[in-house]
This record gives sequence, C-alpha cells and structure tokens, in this order.
Amino acid sequence: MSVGRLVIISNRAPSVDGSADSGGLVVALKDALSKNGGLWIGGAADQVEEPAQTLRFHERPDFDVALFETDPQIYSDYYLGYSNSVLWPAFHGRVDLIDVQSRYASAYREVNKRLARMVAPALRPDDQIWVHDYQLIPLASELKSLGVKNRIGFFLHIPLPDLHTFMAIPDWQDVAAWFGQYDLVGFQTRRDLANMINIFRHALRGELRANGHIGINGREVAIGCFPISIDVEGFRQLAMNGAQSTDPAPLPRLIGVDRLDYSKGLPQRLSGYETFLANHPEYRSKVTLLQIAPPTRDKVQAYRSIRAELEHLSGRINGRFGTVEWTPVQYIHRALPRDELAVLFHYSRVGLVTPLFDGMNLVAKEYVAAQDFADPGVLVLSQFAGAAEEMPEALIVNPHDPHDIAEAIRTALDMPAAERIERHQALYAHLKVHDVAHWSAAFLKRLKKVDDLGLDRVAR
Ligand code: GDG
Repeated sequence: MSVGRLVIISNRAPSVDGSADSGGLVVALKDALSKNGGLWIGGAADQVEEPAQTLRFHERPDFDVALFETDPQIYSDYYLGYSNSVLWPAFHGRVDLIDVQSRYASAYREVNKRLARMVAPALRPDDQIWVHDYQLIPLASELKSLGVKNRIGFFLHIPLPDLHTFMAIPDWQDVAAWFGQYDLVGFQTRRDLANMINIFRHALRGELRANGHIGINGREVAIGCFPISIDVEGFRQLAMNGAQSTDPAPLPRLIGVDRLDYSKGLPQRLSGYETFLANHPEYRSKVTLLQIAPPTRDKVQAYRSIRAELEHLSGRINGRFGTVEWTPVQYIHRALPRDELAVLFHYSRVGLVTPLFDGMNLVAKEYVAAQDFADPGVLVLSQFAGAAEEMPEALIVNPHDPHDIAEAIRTALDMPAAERIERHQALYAHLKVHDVAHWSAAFLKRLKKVDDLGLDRVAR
C-alpha cells in the first residue's frame, strides 16, 4: 500500500504561520509532514461561544493546519476537567487528586465525538493518522464508528499507571476499550507497555500474541515502546551560541526547569536541597539552586496548592540558610525564552530532574545536550522519570528520599572531571542517535508495517 499524507491530531495545533515552531513536537514532525503534504489538526488557541462545525484550514508552506473550535464551558470541562483533573492525576498515580464530576466525563466524550465528526470528512483513504496524548484517547473509537477505515496510531506522552491505579478512574473499562480501538499504541517506556498489556488483559480479555500484538475480540492491536527525545543538535547549538555571549554563573549552580506540576516532585527536590545544606555546611554560600517553574493549569486547585507549597518551601530555605550576600534558592515562576534556558543549562554544574512520575522528561535530555564536552555538569535523575530507562549514567535517585537527593547533589558537586566526562559521553552518545527524528521515524515505520500487514482488515 502506498504511503499517503501524514495526519497528526493533537489537543493544540501548531501556529498557523509557523511563528512558534520551536516546541519539540512540531520540530519532530515537520520533516515527516512536509514529505507527503501533511496535515496537522488541533484545537484553536481560543475558545468561542459559537464554535464552527467544520475544521478551519490554513495552508503553511510545509504542511497544512486545520483548527477545531470549542465552546469555552465544554472546553474547560474537557480540558481542565476530565483531561487534567481525572486522567492526568490518575495516570500519574495521584488518585487522591481525581475530581469526579459527571459533566467532565460527558464533555470529554462530546469533544472527541465532535472532533471525529469534523475530521472524518477531511480524510483521504490512504492517510496515516497519528493521534497524540491523553486528551484524545477516544478518537479512534469515534472515527471508526463513523466508518473511517484508515490506520490510526496513538502515542501516549504521559505514563500509563499500573492496573490498580488505572481502575480508580470511573468507567476505566471504557478508557481501556478506547485504547483498544487503535491499530498501534505507542508508549514512552517498557514500564508503560507492561501496564497496558495487563490492563488489556483484565479489562478486555486481551491476549498477548507471539508477534507482540494484543488480540482483543478477534482483532489485533500493535503496541510498542518509542521513547520521545529532543532535537539534540538544535538544542546544543542554542546553548553553544548563547554561551559565547554570556558569562558563566558566579557560583556553581544547580538547576531545575519544570512546569509547576505536582508530578514533577518540586517540593521533594527542595527538601533534598535543604537536607543537603543542613548536612553539608561547608557548601553554604558556595552553591545556588535556580528553579524555573512556569505556571500551568492554574485554574485547577491542585496546581494552586503546589504553587503555595513551593513558595513556602523556597522562602523557608532562604530564611533558614540565606545571608546578606547569598540566596540559596532562586525561584522563578515565569517561563523564560528557550535560548536562555539552553545557556542556563550549559552553565549549571548539576541538573536536577526529580519527578515523582513522568512519561519521559525532556529537560533531562536538554540538560545533557547543552553541556560542554570538556567540562560537563552532572544529571541527577529520578528513577520514576521515563528517561531513567535510557540514561543509567545519570545519578539515579529516589525523589521521595531527601537524603538520597542530598547525597546525589554532593556526589555531583564533588565528582572529578574524568568521571563527569565519562558519564556525559555515554549519555550524549545515546542521545545523539536517539533524537526526536529517530522517535517519529520509528513510530511511523511501525505504523506503516501494521498497515502493510493489513491486520484485522476483514474483522472490521
Ligand atoms: C509531557 C510529559 C514528556 C519548561 N519550562 C520552560 C520551558 N520548558 C520546556 C522544557 C521542556 C518542556 O517544556 C517540558 O517537557 P517535559 O518532558 O519535561 O514535560 P511535560 O511538559 O510534562 O511533557 C513528559 C513530554 O510530554 C514529551 O512527550 O517528556 O513526560 O509529561 O522542553 O524545556 N520552555 C521555555 N521556558 C520555560 O520556562 N521556553
């Protein structure tokens, strides 16, 4: 079968004029999209009281963008509600934060149904469809119920929890069934893949076949592990160019860069740093921690709470250890330009990436890409970040244990240059090959293979 257009579908579309293309996913998919005249379908940036009933098409020189509009109330219940107050906490193991409201679940189904009705007429028979992330899990099911026969792949950017955590989602069998309607479901890690097999087995009597597919009700779903990455060369260039016109930090610096999200383990990181300063007084006035944590989803209560907690903790550490000349924690609750981040990574002795649970975590990879080969910094990485599967040469920590974080900080600061270089070389060598282009190519190759095999065509 010939390869038609690539059609990407995600909650947010890239800019219609290409002006804000620096983000990972657009860079990753640009080449694949422009090769066969691709189309990216995604939500418009703003919601409107009277949303259009069809997609709004915009031609870019590289690929087309089609926007779908949503009513503000429905969007809020779908996005802040079901997506980010049910699925996000559940998938990140925070079942205590799940906010069950029936209007959230119905808005989620409704938005996916409306989107499918707009997408179906825009498709051509040989298009390859690639749906992204937890906001759109039901989309294949909705498209297929409208008679769409195209192959549909799905990639989950966030972790998939174990069966028992997953079962805390009301109507969890429906969510499992939605996954089961894709032809290929891709995950960040082997951990997530194993959880999917178990969930399919329990919810849908899915059976693992010798070919690695799951048999569900007479059809087959391919599953695979595709760790996402970054534009390694591009990010490295940003760091190198910026470093030429910027001075190094005055004190050895530890850096953390995270959306202000409870999954990122920010309070635990600060506690680890506090323990480090308490246990190692010789480092006081000798290091700083720069934490950049731009706001996100701040209409959701759990996000307001984490902000208050972080402000309290950074104030406490500064009050406890700070002097007139030295501020132990610099905390910035704003987004910085990407090129500035790259230089900050470059000049930081330690990169702290300590999520409690994370699909991948691109900051870990950006930190490594931005280092000076001759004098690299050290990555301290949570065992619960998807990135830990691929980055064993980082100092791997348990983010729940402040002593473990504290000792890793000390080890990183004391590490001789030869060991820093050796660890960095290994991390960078892996990253250079496994960049974001490698990720998208691997997923699309697998989707094409599923297509060529023509699995379950009859069953449909
Ligand atoms: C989801 C999954 C998975 C952060 N602050 C600023 C800024 N950032 C950039 C980082 C990085 C990106 O945002 C964050 O990516 P992460 O991977 O760390 O995390 P999520 O946003 O939670 O992403 C995650 C990812 O999807 C991809 O599949 O890895 O596990 O949760 O690129 O540098 N960028 C700028 N200013 C900031 O202040 N410009």
